[in-house]
Amino acid sequence: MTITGARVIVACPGRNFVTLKIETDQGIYGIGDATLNGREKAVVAYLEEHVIPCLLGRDATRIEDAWQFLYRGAYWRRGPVTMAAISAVDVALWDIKGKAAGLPLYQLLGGASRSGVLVYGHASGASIEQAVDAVGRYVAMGYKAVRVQSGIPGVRGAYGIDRGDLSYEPADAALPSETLWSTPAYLDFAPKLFQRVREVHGFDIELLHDAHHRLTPIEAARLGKSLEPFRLFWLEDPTPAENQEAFRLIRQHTVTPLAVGEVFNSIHDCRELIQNQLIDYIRCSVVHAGGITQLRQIAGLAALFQVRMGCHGATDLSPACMGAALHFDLWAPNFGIQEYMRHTQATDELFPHAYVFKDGCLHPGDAPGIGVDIDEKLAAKHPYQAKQLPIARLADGTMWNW
Ligand code: KDG
Ligand code: MG
Repeated sequence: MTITGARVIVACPGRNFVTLKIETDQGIYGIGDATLNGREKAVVAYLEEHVIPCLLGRDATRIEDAWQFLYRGAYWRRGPVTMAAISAVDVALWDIKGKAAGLPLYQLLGGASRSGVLVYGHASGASIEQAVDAVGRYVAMGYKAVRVQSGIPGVRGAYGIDRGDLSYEPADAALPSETLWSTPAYLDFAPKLFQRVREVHGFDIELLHDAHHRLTPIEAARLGKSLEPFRLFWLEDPTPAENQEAFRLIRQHTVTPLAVGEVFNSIHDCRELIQNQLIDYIRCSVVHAGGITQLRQIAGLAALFQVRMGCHGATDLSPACMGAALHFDLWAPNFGIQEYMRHTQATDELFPHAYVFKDGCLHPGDAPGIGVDIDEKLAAKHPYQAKQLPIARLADGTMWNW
């Protein structure tokens, strides 16, 4: 089966998505997500200028060889732009292979290890009471696990808070908007938030929290310790993970489980944290970590050290990424949980999909391939809009980690 065409589709149904579509001489096509939030055009250029010309005429069934060709062959390895482009090719080729075989992707990987994929939703509010109410709405929808974020007094634009009834979309302006951060205010506030959530909702629901790379190692240790009575499923990105040794310090002080990986793009980013058992969940996404082909290897490495998978699934990853992730999750023996920040109706319409939510779990469905398509006519009605992620500063103007 020969690749006869490949093109990049950029659409903005409220937020930008970059999708690669690969066509073959047998009339079968596949799609893959290539979205890199706030840096979308860089991946578009990488695909159009450097990758697509190499795909034309290749054998569409040789997924591993295509991956190695694009990774080794570029000479310049890794990095979010390169790896998002490789991921898109990889997933589109897995989609084609599944369609050609008449099988859903999870069957190609080895079949289902479970009946459904446990997901967590995003509850947030401007205040503790609003966040507590939001958790209640997720419980009412059937969720068994919920991430909780709240506005913090004295912090302008705290991370992860919905604006009105819009779902949380941080990339909100052509130039980065500015938020204000205060670690002392946050560290005093976070235990009060989780105490109240447990008082109202009890311990039958799993709770998660994202510190979004904002703490130093010793601050992260303090946070993990102060949240122990509230039994978090995980504390995510407590400190920036470039310095992986830092997690040893956090581990010495707290048994709150740790999750890291949404900004990783290579198995080499994960290796030290996993083999030193410094984390409990590895959160790489299909789109930013080299597609199904590399994510499988990450899962294999993690399984050796009892680290479980918890794929990133924010709404800046398209339904094409979510579909691929769900097949992976249904198979992965060491699956933990999948983030599921619901897409808007406009996005769901643009990407018709087979996955369904029931009883706190998603199932990828049994459509051949990844079970997600793109409506190109609709895509043409949603042209690209420049949008970047916000930045964070301290009160004295110092740049901080957003
Ligand atoms: O593009 C950045 C978002 O994907 C990120 O801020 C979301 O941290 C996030 C999460 O855990 O969903
Ligand atoms: Mg996160």
